[in-house]
Amino acid sequence: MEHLREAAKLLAQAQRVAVFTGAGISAESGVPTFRDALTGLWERFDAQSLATPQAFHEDPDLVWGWYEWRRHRVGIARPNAGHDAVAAIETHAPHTTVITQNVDDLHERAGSAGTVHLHGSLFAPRCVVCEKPAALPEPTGEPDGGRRLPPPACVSCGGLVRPGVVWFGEALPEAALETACRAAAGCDVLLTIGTSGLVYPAAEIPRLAARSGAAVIQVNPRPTPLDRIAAVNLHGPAARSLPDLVA
Ligand code: BV8
Ligand code: ZN
Repeated sequence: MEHLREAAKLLAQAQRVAVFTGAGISAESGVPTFRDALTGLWERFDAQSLATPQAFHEDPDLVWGWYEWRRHRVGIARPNAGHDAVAAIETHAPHTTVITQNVDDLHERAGSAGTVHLHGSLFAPRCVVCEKPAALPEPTGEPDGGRRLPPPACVSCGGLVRPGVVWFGEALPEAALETACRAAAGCDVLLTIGTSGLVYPAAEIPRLAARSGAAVIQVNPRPTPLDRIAAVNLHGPAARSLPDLVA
């Protein structure tokens, strides 16, 4: 309770806020995280054979099918009270930048229109050859995580269409990373929510804010490497802790 009051005060006094989110903020919407025991995607699926350029090159149908399944999971999910609370911060502090590692669109659907996507999106496929954006295919029945599905062909050049996400070993979108770094270096408060803080360079964002003098507030039910740099740690689920913080 004391921690919550301290964090709420820091947030209320902030002129510039950066919000940095990971899979945990969407967990209560029914979107699985990556590294949580039992429910995390990497508990059931192998990252190396799904989330790398080599994986797509070797087995495009497996990789495309898996991302279509994830797009379906996100499509049936709704933003939760955590996403709503993040959108409400913008009404209190107009200089707010929402930065997410998530490839879902739940921040946008909660009202955070300008969300910066560091790891791309499930909703922006593009051609591997000419890089032109491609249309999303119509869903073909109820997908499941292991079902192969051939990727569509690019209408301009016939190349394979790939998911618009950032895979391991790929560079992050330059403009998104630059906006995120600028917001982190210039904010009074950075709120880090539902991320294990293990994937780089994204995990540098809260560290950059702390080095630049911002107060870091962390919302996560479990310990993370970011505990050390956080001024306040709120050990609860996002959909419960965030509405109390913003109220
Ligand atoms: C690059 C998109 C170079 C696709 C993802 C050794 C040391 C340092 C770095 C490296 C290294 N070896 C390799 C690297 C580099 C690598 C990396 O960081 N690896 C790590 C794992 C060691 N990084 C890269 O490859 C990056 N690119 O370095 O490029 C380069 C430069 C120039 C030119 C060419 C190349 C690219 C990384 C991008 C990977 N893409 N995903 C997809 O979605 O399929 S990563 C994946 O992890 C996720 O998508 C997500 O974006 C990211 C972070 O995960 P989290 O969101 O934090 O999720 P996680 O499950 O881990 O944690 C959930 C948390 O929520 C937990 O803490 C849990 O307690 C909490 N939680 C649970 N429930 C709740 C909750 N919190 C609140 N409320 C709840 N209810
Ligand atoms: Zn093309």
